[in-house]
Amino acid sequence: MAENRIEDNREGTIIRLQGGFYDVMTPQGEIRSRARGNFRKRGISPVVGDEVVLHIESETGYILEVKDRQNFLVRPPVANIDQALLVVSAAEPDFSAHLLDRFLVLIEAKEIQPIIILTKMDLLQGEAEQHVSEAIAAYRTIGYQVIETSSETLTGVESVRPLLKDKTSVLAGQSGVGKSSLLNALEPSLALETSHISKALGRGRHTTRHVTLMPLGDGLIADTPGFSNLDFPHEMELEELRWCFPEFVALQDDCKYRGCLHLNEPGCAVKQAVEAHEIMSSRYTNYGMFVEEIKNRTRRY
Ligand SMILES: Nc1nc2c(ncn2[C@@H]2O[C@H](COP(=O)(O)OP(=O)(O)OP(=O)(O)O)[C@@H](O)[C@H]2O)c(=O)[nH]1
Ligand SMILES: [Mg+2]
Ligand SMILES: [Zn+2]
Repeated sequence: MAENRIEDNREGTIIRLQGGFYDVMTPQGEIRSRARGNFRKRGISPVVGDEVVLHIESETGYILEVKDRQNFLVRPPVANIDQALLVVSAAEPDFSAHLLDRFLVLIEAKEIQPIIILTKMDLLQGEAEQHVSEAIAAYRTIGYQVIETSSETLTGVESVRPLLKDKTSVLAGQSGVGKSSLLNALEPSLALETSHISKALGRGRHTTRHVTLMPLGDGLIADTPGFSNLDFPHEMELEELRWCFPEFVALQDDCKYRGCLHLNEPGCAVKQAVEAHEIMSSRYTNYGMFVEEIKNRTRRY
């Protein structure tokens, strides 16, 4: 009897939430599962990426246990991520250093490895071309890996595949930047739904509606719905923000004051570097905007 029970318990990874079910990938295949009744009471809400223990009864799994998470993103809701592929388009929608910095802060705060993926390079033309290539160079100088791709011409797409090996990755980015298109370009059999962004903002704008974890390039990757309204950096303390800009961190020991927030303090090495054009002015401006947002949010409570 006891032996039977051991055979019926399996470990796996939640890859999809659908109609109240959790699809769990196990070494023996996918199992449609339900959460055990008392999870909600215990304040546990299983998400994609969670490692779980299942009890299997007539082909339905029952999640008995959610293992401790290595990390967890609230938006998109996904757990146990090794790296985030931050997807920003070179055009349509226009390249936005502001959005990119928001994503970077969010990911840096969780101590998840970010990789920047530029999409729609085929659409880049005119003045935007120089602006985007300067930005790419500047982010590389900070130390970020930046990959330039086009799912249309397939340029650069193959350089994404080796990055996925043995890792769990999440794609994150604004709606319509081409996250699902990139996955389709890497693996046409995925046949993920993609579509033009509608001009009307608001509801019904997201083509991908659920987080789904898929095997790709000898790893797992989560496609996610795009962000449309941006309310992060949420839950972040002001003190924490300055650690999310690696090029500021590299200089902060040279600031006159320990714990310098690089705002109005005298003898600030970060401000000096901005003035000397050694730090991107847009990064510093965005930092200042995030500082204000955090202050305003703190004031509200
Ligand atoms: N020209 C060009 N168009 C692209 C490229 N990548 C994606 N697109 C187009 O951009 C539109 C949006 O692409 P999606 O892949 O649906 O975007 P997404 O990021 O998955 O959007 P959500 O699922 O809503 O978050 C589609 O019309 C794609 O055909 C590209 O590299 N070049
Ligand atoms: Mg999509
Ligand atoms: Zn400073």
